[in-house]
Amino acid sequence: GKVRAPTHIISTISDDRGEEPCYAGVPMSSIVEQGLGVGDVISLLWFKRSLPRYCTKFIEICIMLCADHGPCVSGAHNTIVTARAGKDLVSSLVSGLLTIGPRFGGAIDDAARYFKDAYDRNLTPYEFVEGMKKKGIRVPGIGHRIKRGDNRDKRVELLQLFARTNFPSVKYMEYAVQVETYTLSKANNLVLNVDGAIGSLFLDLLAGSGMFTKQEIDEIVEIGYLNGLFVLARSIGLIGHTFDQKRLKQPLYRHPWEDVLYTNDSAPKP
Ligand code: Q5B
Repeated sequence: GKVRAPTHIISTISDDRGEEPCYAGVPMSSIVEQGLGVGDVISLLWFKRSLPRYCTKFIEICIMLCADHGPCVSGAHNTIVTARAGKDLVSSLVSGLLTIGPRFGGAIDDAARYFKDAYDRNLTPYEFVEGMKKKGIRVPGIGHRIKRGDNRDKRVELLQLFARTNFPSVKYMEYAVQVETYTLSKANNLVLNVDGAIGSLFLDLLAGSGMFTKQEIDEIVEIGYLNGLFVLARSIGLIGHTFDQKRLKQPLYRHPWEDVLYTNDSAPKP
């Protein structure tokens, strides 16, 4: 028989060898002819299956809502400073992306992990939050620098409204809301934030859609797919900030001395 040289790469999501590229076996012409959107492409390339329309719409809403949050957040700030230092698009983009992590935008996977574990173990919000406090871990998906109990994040409300209207079940989100009710009783800034809303609602999508086995859900949560939604979405805004700075021909950024607390007494006085 034929002797096959050993391969060095295994790939299961896409194939460009035929007449047209295929995403998870679906030819590009079929994607275009059916009028599918970016949510469907994410379903095929990340989850390797076609998801129902309400799921792909939810993914698209997450992307739209997280695309930007103004110039003052960590990611946009880094991108703006980098663009103003004269760097190219990719450098400006990645400089912003590198700020995404446990405090900023990258708490979605941990929110999903901790909310899932707490809900599945029937922990009350009190047991969950106080247990986290004892371990010295901030509850991922809870807390915001500018949002408050009396100034909720509109993005969270929009996601919740869509899910309550379209998802078969929102049990993880309702649990996250109960956690928020408890954390808000401790401090007014401890709201359910956009990371926590997406993390809990994606658990509902995975569990309620009937498209994933329990083992697949556990693997998705363990690997951590969901920060990818914020990374992808915020790239749109960071690219926009790069173009904005270049269009405005903004000069090299230098932080003002007055905004730094210098504590070295031996430094020369200005
Ligand atoms: N405390 C977000 O902190 C922030 C607590 C908590 C228990 C908590 C903080 C946090 C978890 C990570 C998370 C996603 C760092 C946020 C995002 C995207 C964004 C961003 C934008 C966009 C804010 C004051 C007191 C302290 C703390 C306690 C705070 N959080 N306790 N669990 N989760 N959250 N990140 O305001 O007793 O005084 O020591 O880490 O979910 O990133 O728009 O900006 O779209 O771009 O700096 O929306 O909540 O508060 O650090 O002064 O803490 O609250 O222990 O208590 P802050 P701190 P104590 S969404």
